[in-house]
Amino acid sequence: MADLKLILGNKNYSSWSLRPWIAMRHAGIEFDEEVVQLDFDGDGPFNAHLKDYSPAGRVPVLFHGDTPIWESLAILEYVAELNPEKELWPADRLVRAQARTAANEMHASFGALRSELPMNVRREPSKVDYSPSARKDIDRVQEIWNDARAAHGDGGPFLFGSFSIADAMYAPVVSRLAVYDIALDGAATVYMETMLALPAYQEWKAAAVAEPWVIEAEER
Ligand SMILES: N[C@@H](CCC(=O)N[C@@H](CS)C(=O)NCC(=O)O)C(=O)O
Repeated sequence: MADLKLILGNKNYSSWSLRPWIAMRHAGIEFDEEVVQLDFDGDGPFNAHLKDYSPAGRVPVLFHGDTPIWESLAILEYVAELNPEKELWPADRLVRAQARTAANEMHASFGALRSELPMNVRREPSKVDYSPSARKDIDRVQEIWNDARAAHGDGGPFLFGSFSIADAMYAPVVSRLAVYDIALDGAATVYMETMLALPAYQEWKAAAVAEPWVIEAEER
């Protein structure tokens, strides 16, 4: 039994849960996991018992022994510190700062994209309408990806060369753009293909497909 345990929401819908999970699985970090079913109360996903798992009443939460660490980015920072040999942040300080900037921008932004195009991993790809604000978010994400790939493409197929926490943070956006059939330009398209083909993403998707729960309000 691993002494790390990740508490997750429904794999089909819980975009914040995917972030630490994909980084830890891709890096080969051992952990136990438990999926807590999110429901829907009219305003957003909820589960009356989430407080039993998470001090913030939200998922994901990582338990190291009895100690909870919540907020996806804080979890990712913690597992990077615990496993420095996995190089979940780029080794070069300036590149690391850029990767952190991209990861933080994801954590703090893109509200229209997130609310109008909810993550729905198992959805059959098809187009939907979305607002100019969501389009602006998509354009900015595309710019971040294309700029990172142009600067760091020689080092590997991910945003900053090797897989980093920045890739984990954008994994749910890759999934959204794929299932709502939103085409991007340039290197961003190739980057999406790389992320969608990752064994860790495929494993998450298979689990999402197998889940029995449907949250109607998250289906578009
Ligand atoms: N800022 C948090 C967001 C976590 C979050 O909103 N999680 C959603 C599921 S993806 C949740 O737990 N929702 C339950 C609720 O709001 O009641 C993070 O980065 O971990």
